[in-house]
Amino acid sequence: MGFSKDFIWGAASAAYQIEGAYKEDGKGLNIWDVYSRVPGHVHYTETGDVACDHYHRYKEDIKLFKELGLKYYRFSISWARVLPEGVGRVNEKGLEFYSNLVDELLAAGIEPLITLYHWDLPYELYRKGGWMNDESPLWFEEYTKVVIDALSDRVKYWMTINEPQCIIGCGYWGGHHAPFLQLPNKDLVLMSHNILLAHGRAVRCIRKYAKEKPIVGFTPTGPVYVPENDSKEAIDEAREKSMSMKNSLFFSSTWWSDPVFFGKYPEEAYEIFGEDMINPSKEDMEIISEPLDFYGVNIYYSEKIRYPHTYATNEYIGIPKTAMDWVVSEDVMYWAAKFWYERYKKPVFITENGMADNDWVNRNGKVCDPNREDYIARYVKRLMDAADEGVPVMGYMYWSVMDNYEWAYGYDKRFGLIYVNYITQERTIKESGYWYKKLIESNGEILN
Ligand code: GBH
Repeated sequence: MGFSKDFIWGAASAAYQIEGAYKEDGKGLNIWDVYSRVPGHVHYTETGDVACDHYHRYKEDIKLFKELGLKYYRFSISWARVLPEGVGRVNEKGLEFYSNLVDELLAAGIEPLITLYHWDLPYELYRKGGWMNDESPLWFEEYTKVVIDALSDRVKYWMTINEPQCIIGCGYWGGHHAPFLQLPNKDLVLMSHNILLAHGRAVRCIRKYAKEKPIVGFTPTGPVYVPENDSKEAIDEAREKSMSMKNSLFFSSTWWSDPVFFGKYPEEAYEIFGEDMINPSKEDMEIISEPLDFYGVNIYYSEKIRYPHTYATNEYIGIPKTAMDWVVSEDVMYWAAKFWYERYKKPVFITENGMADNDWVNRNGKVCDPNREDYIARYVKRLMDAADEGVPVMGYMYWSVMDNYEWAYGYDKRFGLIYVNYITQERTIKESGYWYKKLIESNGEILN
């Protein structure tokens, strides 16, 4: 059986991680521009000021994407490039960049998928309280409308918000992403609700104004537990843990996805947050649960062995890990596809999956990265197993199309199919990239 003929094969990126040109052509600043500069926040205090200089090199980059055989390419839009103050004045030059990017992709036979928000909140909105401000869903709606008016004649696939788990969990709870804060649950609950409202308002706006019939989703993440064995008890336990908020609170899947797909917060949230929990209006929950076309999800590792050292046994010693220290645990693809389809009943779209390695250009001029090929093969094969068992799997996006700014890790981690030399900005397609092309061409069949 395998994947359907129209399976969405591609690779992904995000604006702040690749574009650079952080204050060019009228772009406003965002929270990463401002707060990555504070010593202690990011590895070697690196910033995305230049990153992959994709803003200037997008044409050259798209040629490489074509060489990779990508059919689709997922990228995000920098809100502050389009609206320097976040609302109000539109920066035509910024919009023009994305319009040219879309044209260039289409000319290369690559279909664009757009993420509206991949963590780079405009600084001027942050000054007004950012997601704490109850106007923030309206700001996001205004921004969405500007983008939709400009690009929806050529773009069909829309994703509102990338990993809301990480916006709150990493940015305002753990404090290791911009704006590097650690706030109390009371604030985090309010901000979560505004982010969800922003998502819902954006979905409505896209459906109302898109010129081409849009296909709309968002791209959460969240811990997925893999059963210890094949027994029904083990599967039930893994499902229950994956659906629970207890261990992961703002990182959990259900905190974000239940409101979106069921129109209500998980019951657990009321127990866990107590008086910090809100009592949302029916109208709010209707906005949040505007119907979506797919369940997008970013998947990197399974929870079962996420903290291997906490295991009673020594089974963790020497297990395969990526350069992020994330355990290679491909079964998560199968179980995530199963569990999310079972719960939310939408086609599952893997909007990110990939690995960082310590790649370099070898003496022969190639970037030989057999581990990445093996990683992709393992994960995609398990995704195919789920498809074979009847789970509608819509697509797979490798993260990332090219090495880039890995947030708090700066340029230290390389996830790309394309190697980037950050000093010369020279690009080299990695061996895994050439192999990925074959995987796409065969629609995954080379794995059988
Ligand atoms: C993605 O998220 C990002 O979208 C991307 O920008 C980034 O470069 C890439 O991955 C590689 O890091 O939900 O409890 O399982 C970052 C990866 C994975 C970090 C899930 C937060 C949450 C832990 N995220 N993780 S949990």
